[in-house]
Amino acid sequence: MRGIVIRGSWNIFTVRVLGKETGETAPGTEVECRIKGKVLKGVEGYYNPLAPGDRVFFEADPARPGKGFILSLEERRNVFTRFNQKNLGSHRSAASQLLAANVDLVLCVTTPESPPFRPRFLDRALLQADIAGIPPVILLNKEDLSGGDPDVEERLEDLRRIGYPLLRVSALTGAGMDKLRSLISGKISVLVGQSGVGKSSLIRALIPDRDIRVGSLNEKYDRGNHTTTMSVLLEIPGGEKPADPGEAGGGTFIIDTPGIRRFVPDGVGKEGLIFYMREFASLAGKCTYGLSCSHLTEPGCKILEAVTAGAIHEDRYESFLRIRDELGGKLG
Ligand SMILES: Nc1nc2c(ncn2[C@@H]2O[C@H](COP(=O)(O)OP(=O)(O)OP(=O)(O)O)[C@@H](O)[C@H]2O)c(=O)[nH]1
Ligand SMILES: [Mg+2]
Ligand SMILES: [Zn+2]
Repeated sequence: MRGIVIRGSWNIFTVRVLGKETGETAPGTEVECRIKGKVLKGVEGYYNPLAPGDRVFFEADPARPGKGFILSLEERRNVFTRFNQKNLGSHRSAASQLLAANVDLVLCVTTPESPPFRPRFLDRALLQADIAGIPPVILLNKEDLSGGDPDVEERLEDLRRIGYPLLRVSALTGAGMDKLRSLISGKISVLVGQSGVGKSSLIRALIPDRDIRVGSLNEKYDRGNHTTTMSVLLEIPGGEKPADPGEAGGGTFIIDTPGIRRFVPDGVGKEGLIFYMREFASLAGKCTYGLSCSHLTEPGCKILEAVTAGAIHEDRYESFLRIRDELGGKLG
């Protein structure tokens, strides 16, 4: 049988049956699966083997109804990951943590206040989407609280200028939610953001029936164990049935992720960073010292010139320096 991973952490995954009404298990059924033989091909290099959105082939466990074994992983279209240093100390020794797989859209959730607007977090989440090759959108939730803080507005305007779409919403009042619905319609999206920005609240607003799984999601997954992947994939009602995410008429799906305190970009090194920061990329290699320029003090540095001229916001330049420092000797 073919299925899509809904959630899971170490070696138990909830898999939803995909496909036509032919097999012994009806499409839409959820089966609790372990990885057969504990090792899955194609998952090397990640801290966790599977993430919500992954397509797998699995077989039912004849001895235990509702349980099964994952046999193989379908090739991934993309992955949204983060670098988690903590994971390096684990027995798996891979810092790359999968948050979602095979997604169409990254919704980078932020707030004007409560919690305070954190542009540096946004820079990192947007960067990660660009590294992964998944289109990102900035979702400013809690717009009902927005006092139009000029610093927040200036930064958002700059992000818009360099090409990131912005949508203002409120899970509380419903403002902007129709636009969000049409934006995500027929797609698989992943919500990323700091704890408390309202990711789960947005999902609740999108699923009016208050699906029990959303309720239990909060009890089960919001309690702070953020060391494993506790992302979860949910269906937004209204699509055709049976839903096969990512295929024509496949319905609308959204992946909730645990709040992230510190987002260290993954899949990029110190040297590669400049190519992934949108307004920096076209200047890469153009400094007097070419690609060996540190962009700190050198004469003829195009990055410094761009900062002075306002083509690069000084806050984005600061983000660039900080991220580069963290990436240290990482390759890429
Ligand atoms: N005023 C206002 N409050 C909101 C809005 N959306 C969510 N909240 C509140 O923000 C708080 C946090 O919301 P959650 O949905 O739990 O946030 P989260 O991003 O899922 O947090 P984690 O699961 O910890 O990552 C709750 O008290 C919500 O009621 C909004 O649009 N406006
Ligand atoms: Mg949540
Ligand atoms: Zn330079």
